[in-house]
Amino acid sequence: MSKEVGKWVRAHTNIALIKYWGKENEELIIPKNSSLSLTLDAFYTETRVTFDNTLEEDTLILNDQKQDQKVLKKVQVVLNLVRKRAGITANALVESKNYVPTAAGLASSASGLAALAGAAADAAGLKLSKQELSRLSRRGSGSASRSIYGGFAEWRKGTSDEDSYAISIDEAKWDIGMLFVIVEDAKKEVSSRDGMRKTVETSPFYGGWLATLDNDLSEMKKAIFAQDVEKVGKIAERNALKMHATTLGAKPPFSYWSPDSVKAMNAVRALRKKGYTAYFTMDAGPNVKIICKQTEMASLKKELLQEFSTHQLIEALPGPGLTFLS
Ligand code: 2P0
Repeated sequence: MSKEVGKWVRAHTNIALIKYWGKENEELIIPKNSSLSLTLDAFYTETRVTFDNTLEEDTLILNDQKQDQKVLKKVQVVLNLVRKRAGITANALVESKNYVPTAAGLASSASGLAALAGAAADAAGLKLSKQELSRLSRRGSGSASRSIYGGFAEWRKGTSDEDSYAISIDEAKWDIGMLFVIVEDAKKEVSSRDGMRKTVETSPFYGGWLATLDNDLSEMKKAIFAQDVEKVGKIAERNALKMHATTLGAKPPFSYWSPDSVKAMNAVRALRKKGYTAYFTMDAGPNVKIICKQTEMASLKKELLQEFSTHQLIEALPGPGLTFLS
């Protein structure tokens, strides 16, 4: 019998300021465009992997519940890559806990697959660099490649498995944060994987999205280096709106917005008129994330409590990269 128990590994989720939207290569998860994100402290996943040759099959326990084949599939992509590299044939037990405030509805493949990459490599005895961990987690889920790093990370699209990975841009040790507005979703969700595929294949707006990305990305990096939260917010908001516009051109059209998303976006615009530095971004779901100054977050939250309840508002500050626990 052989049993290799790895360390618990923690990864925080990230929110893209320049969105990843569309794949060049579906199998290898090479994106159509480079993206840039901020890793946050409020939401994270902890994972441990045990390779055990007495196990009959790979098993994933998430928040104490055994997961079905569908969820296991993404996980097995990463496990198989690690097994191949380390020469391991044993099946794996993957234990994972998502630390997401209740009712947040923020399932995170970014933190989940990043923690898994670290945990699987550790259990296999592989000593991987951050770059290699970023490439490995990318194969599970694209956005996970950025969660290897704390603060701001850029996933450079590259052209192949070897050169598509994220790098650290800035540790975000300055006055920037995100306030989450958690919104109920009445509609059936389109996963980001399906949503981006449908958009690439059918939306006439997709080309327009791609055409402006290099500019958004280089402007964003300048704004980050200048620690200019106003500019960061402005670029992120227009980038997110462009991404969401592509979904309206898809065949059939779809949208991730709910009435409450629009209400939150309008609230952000109104707060700007009042003098706050506040901009929004949205991902493949109805929640709205407000990019703001840490020093204004408490008063912004107070203002938003006039329209939203306290459990809908979650404060997040820049968070750390992949952490190996015990
Ligand atoms: C992002 N999203 O940059 C973008 C913006 C959603 C909207 O990355 O297919 O779960 O596993 O590579 O990483 C979500 O996509 O997709 C995502 P896959 P992933 O954060």
